[in-house]
Formats: sequence, C-alpha cells, structure tokens
Amino acid sequence: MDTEWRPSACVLCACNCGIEIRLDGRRFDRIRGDKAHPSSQGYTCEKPLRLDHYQNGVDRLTHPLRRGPDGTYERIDWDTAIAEIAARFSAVRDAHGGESIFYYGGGGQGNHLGGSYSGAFMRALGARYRSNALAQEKTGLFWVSDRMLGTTATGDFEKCEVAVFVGKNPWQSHGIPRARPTLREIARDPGRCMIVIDPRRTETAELADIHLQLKPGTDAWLLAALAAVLVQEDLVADAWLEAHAVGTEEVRAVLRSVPVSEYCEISGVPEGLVRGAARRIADAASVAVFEDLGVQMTLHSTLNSYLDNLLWLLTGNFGRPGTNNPPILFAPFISFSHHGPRPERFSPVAGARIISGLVPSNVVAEEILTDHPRRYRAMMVETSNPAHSLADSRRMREALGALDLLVVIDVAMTETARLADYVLPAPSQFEKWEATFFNLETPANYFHLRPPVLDPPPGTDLLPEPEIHARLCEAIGAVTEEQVRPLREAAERSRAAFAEAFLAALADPAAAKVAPVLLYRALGPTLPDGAAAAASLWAQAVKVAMTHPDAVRRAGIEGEGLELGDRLFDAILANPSGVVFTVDEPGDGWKRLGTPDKKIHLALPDLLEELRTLGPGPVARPDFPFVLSAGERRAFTANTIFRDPSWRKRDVAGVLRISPKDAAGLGLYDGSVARVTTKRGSVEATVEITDTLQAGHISLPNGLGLSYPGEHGEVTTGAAPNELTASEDRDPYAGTPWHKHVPARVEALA
Ligand SMILES: Nc1nc2c(c(=O)[nH]1)N[C@H]1C(S)=C(S)[C@@H](COP(=O)(O)OP(=O)(O)OC[C@H]3O[C@@H](n4cnc5c(=O)[nH]c(N)nc54)[C@H](O)[C@@H]3O)O[C@H]1N2
Ligand SMILES: Nc1nc2c(c(=O)[nH]1)N[C@H]1C(S)=C(S)[C@@H](COP(=O)(O)OP(=O)(O)OC[C@H]3O[C@@H](n4cnc5c(=O)[nH]c(N)nc54)[C@H](O)[C@@H]3O)O[C@H]1N2
Ligand code: SF4
Ligand SMILES: [Mo]
Repeated sequence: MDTEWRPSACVLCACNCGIEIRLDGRRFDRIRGDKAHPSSQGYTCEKPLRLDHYQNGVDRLTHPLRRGPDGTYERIDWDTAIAEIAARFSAVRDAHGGESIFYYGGGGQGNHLGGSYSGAFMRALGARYRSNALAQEKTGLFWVSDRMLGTTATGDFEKCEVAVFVGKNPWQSHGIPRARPTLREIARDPGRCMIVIDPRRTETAELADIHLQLKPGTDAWLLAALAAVLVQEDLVADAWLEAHAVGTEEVRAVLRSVPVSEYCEISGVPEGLVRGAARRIADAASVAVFEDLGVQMTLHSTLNSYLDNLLWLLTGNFGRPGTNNPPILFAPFISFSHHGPRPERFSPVAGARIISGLVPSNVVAEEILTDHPRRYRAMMVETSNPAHSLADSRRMREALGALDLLVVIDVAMTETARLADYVLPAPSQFEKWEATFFNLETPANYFHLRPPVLDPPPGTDLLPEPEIHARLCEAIGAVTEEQVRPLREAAERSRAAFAEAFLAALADPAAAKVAPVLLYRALGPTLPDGAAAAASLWAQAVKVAMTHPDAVRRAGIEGEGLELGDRLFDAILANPSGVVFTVDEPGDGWKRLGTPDKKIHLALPDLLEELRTLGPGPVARPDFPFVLSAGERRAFTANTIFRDPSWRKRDVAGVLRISPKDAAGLGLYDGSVARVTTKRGSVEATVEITDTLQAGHISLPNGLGLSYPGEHGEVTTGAAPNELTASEDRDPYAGTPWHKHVPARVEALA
C-alpha cells in the first residue's frame, strides 16, 4: 500500500475539482478533495470516489488497432499505424481536398492538452471544418453573447445577492465552484435569493426561494414575460444603459408590447410569481445568471439565451462583483468573431452556421450522408463518442460507416471506436500530463496542470495525444528535424533564445500551422519531469501575460513582457495542485468587452423579430403526448467517461422518471418496465414515479446505454438517449438540438 497522496483533478465535469489519489498497486485505493486546489479548496461531490472504474476499466485500449475487411481488429505497431493513417488522410486530401477531412472532439470534461496539438496535423492537411460537444449545447449562447458583448460572461455566485439558474441543476451537474456549499449558503442567507427556472422540482429548485416551475419548452414565453415586467414596471437600469449600451430603445419597444399575463399563462407559472421574481432581480445589488441545457436544448434555444442575457443586462448586472463578468481564458476554447473583419462561415453541405469555429453537431451526419461534392469523407475523432452522444445514433453510425477513413483516439473501446478503421490508444488522464481549459472563473482565475499519477499499464503500447499528432505531422513532412533542430538548440540555451527563434520561425506560414508540434518537439524535451506535453501552454502563458499583465501580477507573478509569461509558465509547472494565474479588479470586465465601440449591443434584430412573433406556445401531438427530456444529469451520470456500469451505486440502469398522475393513467408502478417511443426509435426502461415531475413530462438520464464486457460477453446497460432523438430537431440559428423536448409516448410492458 502506497502512503503518498498524489495531486490530480476530477475529470467528470467542467469544475475539475482538485483531488488527491492514494494508490494500492494500480488501483485507486482512496480519493479525497485537494485542499490546496485554488478553486475547489478540498470540495468534491460523490462521483470522483469512483474514478477507479475509469482508470481500470476492462475495455481500456492497449495497442493500436486496424480493422480488417471482415470487421475484426488486429494489433499493429505505432510505426505502421502512423504511416498508414498519414498516407490514407493524404490520399483523401489529394483526391478531394483538405476540406473533406473533418475533426471532432479534442477535449472532454477533464482533458484539453492533447487537443491543443490536434490542430497542427489538421491544418497541415488543409482541413477546415471541425466540431465538438460545445456545438450541441453552448454555441447559441456564444453567438448571442458575441454579438451583444464581443465576449461571454459567467456569473459570480459566491458574491451575488440574487442567483438565477435557468434550465440548470447545479446540485447535480455542478458547473460552479463548490456547488453544493455555495447553493446552501445562498439558501440559508435571508438577504440573498435563489431563483430557479425549471419544469422539474430539482434538488436545486428545492433550495430555491422562487421556483418558476414552467411547462417544458415554454422558456421563451416565461423569459419574455420576465423581461417585459422589467420594462413595463419601469424597473430597468436606465442611467446605466444610457452610459453603457446601444439599442436599448428597440428592445424596450418590443418588450413593451409583450402580453405578460398571456405569456405567464402559456408557461403555466402564476403571474404574481413572475412579477415577484422580476422585481427581486431589479431590486438586487447584484445578480448572477447561469443558463444551461434546460434552455439550450429546448425550443427557441437561441432566443432563450438572448432573453437570459437581457435579464441581467437590462438590470445592469455586468462588470461588478456578484454579477456576470467575462473571464480571462488561459487557452481560449471559445472564439469570438462577430465584430471582427471576417464574415460568418457556414458548413459546406447543410449550410449550417459555424459558431466559435464549430460546425453544429446535429448536421455532421448530413454533411457525410450525401453525394454533395464537398461532403466530409474522412474524419478524426479524439476524446469523444459521437456515435453515442450526437442526436440520432442510428444515422450517426451510418454516417461514420460511410466515411472513406475514420480514425479514433480514445482510452476505451467506445461505440465510436467500434466503427473506426484505426483505433489509437492513449494513456488515461492519470497516466500523463493533462489540463483543462474550462477556466471560467472571475475575479480570480486558476489553471491546473496535472502531473501523471501512475505509469501506463505494463504490457500496453500507448502514446499520449501530443506524441500522436507530432508523429502524424512528421509522417506527412509537415514537421522536419531540420526545422526543429535549431529551435531545440535555442531552447537548450535559454527561454529567451527559444522565444526569439520560435517567433522568427512563425514568420513562415507553413511553420505557423504546426506551431504546437514545434513547441512540443523543441521546448518539450527541456521541461522538467517529462512534461513535454505542457509545451503548448508556454505560448498561452506568454499570450496571457502580454494581454493581461496587471491581472497576472495581481496573482503574485512578477515581471514584464516575455519574462512575466515565462514565470507564469514556470509557476504552472511548479504547482501540481493548480495556481491562480489572474486576479481582476472590480470593473476590469469592461476592458474585455469585444465590441468595437466598447458598448453593449442590446438589440439583435433577428431575435427581436422572433420574440415579436412568438406563437401561442408548444402543443403536444396526439400520437406523442409526452415531452421527454433525453439526457438528465443525475447523481450517477458522468457523460460516457465511466463505461463500467458498476461505478453506479444506485440507479444502475438509469430509470425513466414519470409523474404519479401519468403513472397511474398508464398503469405503471415503481420498478415496472415501460417502453418509450419517439419518431426515431424506442427504448425500454424501469420506471421511477416522482412528484418532482409535472404530468406530461418524463426524463431519461444521459450517458446510459453503453456496452461493456460482462461475464458472458458485451452487456448494454440502460437506454441510450440518442436512439430516440432526431438530428433535424434543432435550433434554426445555432443548430443546437432540442434534446430536452423530444415528443414521446409511453406504454407499460407486461
Ligand atoms: N452528474 C453529472 N454532472 C454533469 C454531467 C453529467 O453527465 N453528470 N455532465 C456535465 C455536462 S457535459 C454538462 S453540459 C452539464 C449540464 O448541466 P445541466 O444543464 O444542469 O443538466 P441537465 O440535467 O441536462 O439539465 C438541466 C435541467 O434542465 C431542466 N429542463 C428540462 N426541460 C426544460 C425546459 O424546457 N426549460 C427549462 N428551463 N429547463 C428544462 C431539467 O429538468 C434539468 O433539471 O452538466 C455537467 N455535469
Ligand atoms: N440526448 C442527449 N445527448 C447528449 C446530451 C444530452 O443531454 N442528451 N448531452 C450532450 C453534452 S452536453 C455533451 S458535453 C456530450 C458529451 O459527449 P462526448 O463529447 O461524446 O464526450 P464524453 O461522453 O464525455 O466522452 C468522452 C470520451 O473521451 C474518452 N476519454 C477519456 N479520457 C481520455 C483521454 O485521456 N484521451 C482520449 N483520447 N480519450 C479519453 C472516453 O473514453 C469517452 O469516449 O454529450 C451530449 N449528448
Ligand atoms: S463537482 Fe465535478 S469535478 Fe468536482 S468532484 Fe464532482 S464531478 Fe468531479
Ligand atoms: Mo456538456
């Protein structure tokens, strides 16, 4: 038994709480919160205690695999894998152009370091299209925030007087630091207030002062009513808007004519409660708002995001402690371009809007299953399981099967890997240097580079993602030893010498395309403890230091210019529990507005038009009388990161939740089996009756329906939600899916 506690992070949600792991051989014997972690400060929820099921899953990949003509896989060595994959991608490029090569993924909840290298090989091939899971949840919000603010903003829930959660259940899904204690503190303090907008009486709603329990899919009407009350009752922050915003009058004009009573009626929430909530928001010294999948994956999702932003902007809740502020991202995983020089881009086949560089996940199958000359023909998938996580799994499987080439980089034999021509095995997130780029905190923001906790399993042949991307670049001649050698020699002399040589090298556009791999090959070997994978972070650290020098110095890092960046990078390498890298002063958020006039652009004409012409509210179809939320976050769900179903202590197969009234009507009782059918498919699930759901609303968890080796072969546990969803059911602007609003019917099975 090991007595050492090794610092790392939980990889199960975007919070990435600091943890410490004690090993027993290769097993995770004990796990506890890391008190030295700057954000989580020792907090964890119950899930990371089960991380051994990820680390020691029996379907972990051990060797590179190539699929033969009969569909079975054979082990190959890395030299063969790299040479063949490079040759086959090159052949697709030569025949159809680099644009026909598509990249999906690049980072899950806990690992973004590998993805920071993947762009090199793709750019070298001339690939132009990519996507990941953000393009089926957050892109609508990004698009709206980009146009209004030229950036995004996150809520300060530690200091806010009023917290508003819209379609967000942080008790289970977290998303804010130390979610449960933070929620409890807000609930306990009589001076503070929590408002939850959710059709279900969630664990978070139970703690709320005001629960606006709307009918599923009616957020646009409810949010419009809330914003309209602000205008109609004269609760808007007039002087503040006068000073900081443009377009206020257009917004007021539309909100003035919103029929508040009628919209409250449509949403099913008593008008008095809605007016009370609007007044509480307007009265507060500070309001923080967090919207998530409940609004981002339902009808009118982009309009919902716009209305959510209006709630805090009309009341002046931006740029102060306790309100919503633009974070400093260490490595920007969101890009903003609306106010930049480049026009919007659209995907080549479906013509879908590309937001933050991402093609909507829901159009990926459509971009492949066509005879359009610009269709995607080859694809690389890294750290994602799109055959399971994207809408309409059946069609996704067909699309992935129709590609000329599919390469998957993963740690386990996933639903997507099973369809691949080549499967490339990576060490687990605890067997290599890793980091996440979900650094969305204000005013103090932290970055956590995690050293490996243990070596890859003996007898396996794994390569970390940066090494895979570097070898692929070398195999197509995009990175050469002649190119790297002078840079490496400079790095061996000093950081300053390296910086100079590296910047000079980037003048060559071909070198700029593969910059991360140059960093990895040249600077990487000079980093301590084999931390070569951290090399790409050096460039980010320098950039952060150049852009936000005062905020970096406030975090206790000293120096100017390049030296400040170098020291920040060294601080990251030296702090295995994470380090605060920027500290804002009140008001700093304003400097990060990305609009050219530094004003908030309140009026978005297309969305105001949608608001003006909102119809009478969703009506259920007689053949599908239920609204299914396909993919609820629960105590024992974690996307598809755990594949072993025995990680769950409860709810092993993921119950179908249903209201007492509906259950009685259908003759269902707790533990009976029901069939759920949608226009795309049908699944079976065990029933749990709960009065937290309204009649007409049912829910299934996300991440279920994975197949995993059991005693007598593969066993599939639970229902895979995307057997039920349809890719065409998506937002017209952002292409994001309506997974929380799937028309369905339910039958009792004998
Ligand atoms: N335990 C756990 N935590 C996770 C994850 C996990 O798998 N498991 N996944 C992580 C990821 S990737 C993400 S993106 C986040 C997502 O985090 P959340 O968005 O909080 O998670 P969900 O439970 O999918 O949806 C939130 C709420 O939307 C509500 N909802 C359903 N329909 C509607 C509607 O029409 N209107 C409104 N207003 N609300 C509606 C549901 O009742 C639910 O309470 O969670 C992260 N955290
Ligand atoms: N119907 C429905 N569908 C949904 C949702 C929903 O609510 N309803 N939620 C959506 C949301 S919000 C999200 S974020 C997506 C998530 O779906 P995906 O983007 O597919 O991501 P994950 O399920 O997190 O899968 C992560 C993958 O990374 C692999 N992995 C783990 N560690 C490593 C590593 O170190 N290296 C590599 N290369 N791979 C690794 C895991 O084995 C797994 O295959 O699902 C979406 N799908
Ligand atoms: S809140 Fe998220 S990151 Fe923190 S311990 Fe729970 S699952 Fe892990
Ligand atoms: Mo997500």
